[in-house]
Amino acid sequence: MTDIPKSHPRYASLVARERVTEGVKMGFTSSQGLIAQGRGECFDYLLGERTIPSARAATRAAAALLLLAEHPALSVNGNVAALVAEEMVALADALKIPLEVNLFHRTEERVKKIADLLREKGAKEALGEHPDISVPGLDHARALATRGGIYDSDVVLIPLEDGDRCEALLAMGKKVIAIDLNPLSRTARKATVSIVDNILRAVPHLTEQVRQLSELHRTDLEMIVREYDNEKVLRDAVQEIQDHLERQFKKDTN
Ligand code: PTJ
Repeated sequence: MTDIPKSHPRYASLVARERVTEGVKMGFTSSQGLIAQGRGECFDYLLGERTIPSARAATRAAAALLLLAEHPALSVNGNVAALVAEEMVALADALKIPLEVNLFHRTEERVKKIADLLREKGAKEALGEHPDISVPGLDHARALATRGGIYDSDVVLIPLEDGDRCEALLAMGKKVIAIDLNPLSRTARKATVSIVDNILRAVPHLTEQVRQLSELHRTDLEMIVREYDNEKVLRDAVQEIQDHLERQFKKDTN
């Protein structure tokens, strides 16, 4: 990997770029994943590369949903594996559930590499290598699912996902949690809870919230979910972008 000095003002962003590139070289991230990362970087830049307050509220609601679920599930693709494999394992551990590999650009080799990586990072169970059923309404390899995993879940986390799969999972009656830096994406607009934050920050925050909220009673968790407003969260994210750009512009012209 390129040696990036910690003093570089965009250190975190450059390290993320290196990790996705490394994922492609190792064969678990798709080459299209580089483009997705570029798109994410752009939105992160517009948001000021920080966790905005509405993303914290979404993360709290997501944790409450996962804790209330009978069968929560966590989906992992090539970008997620490159950026937060260890952190996803920690989240799965906190919830005591397996992870499931699900790919848009599916090859059996990539699925195996990602499942192996997750196991190497300590995952007790990584599903996805032996799909036995399909999510209805998706005429594509990303429809492949596993009984006992995403297919039977009532709440599913789908980080960096496309809109079709989000809609198909919702149509099955599931509650869907998205992590997507683009507040205007179809996924973010359709999901039950959309965390508009970089996955690098979002997953550790989510695990922290799961641990904290696990002390609460169901009625308190239900209230967090009831009071959550996804449209407001997305509007806030767009406003944060506008405000951040305004501040930048003023700083540059002063
Ligand atoms: O590994 P595969 O084959 O399943 O493919 C995975 C990718 C990500 C390539 C595939 O799902 C894809 O093409 O995704 P999209 O449609 O480009 O959507 C990715 C979304 O994630 C976009 O809205 C990006 O803004 C967002 N995104 C990208 N990087 C990050 C991100 N959101 C949060 N954190 C990031 N680091």
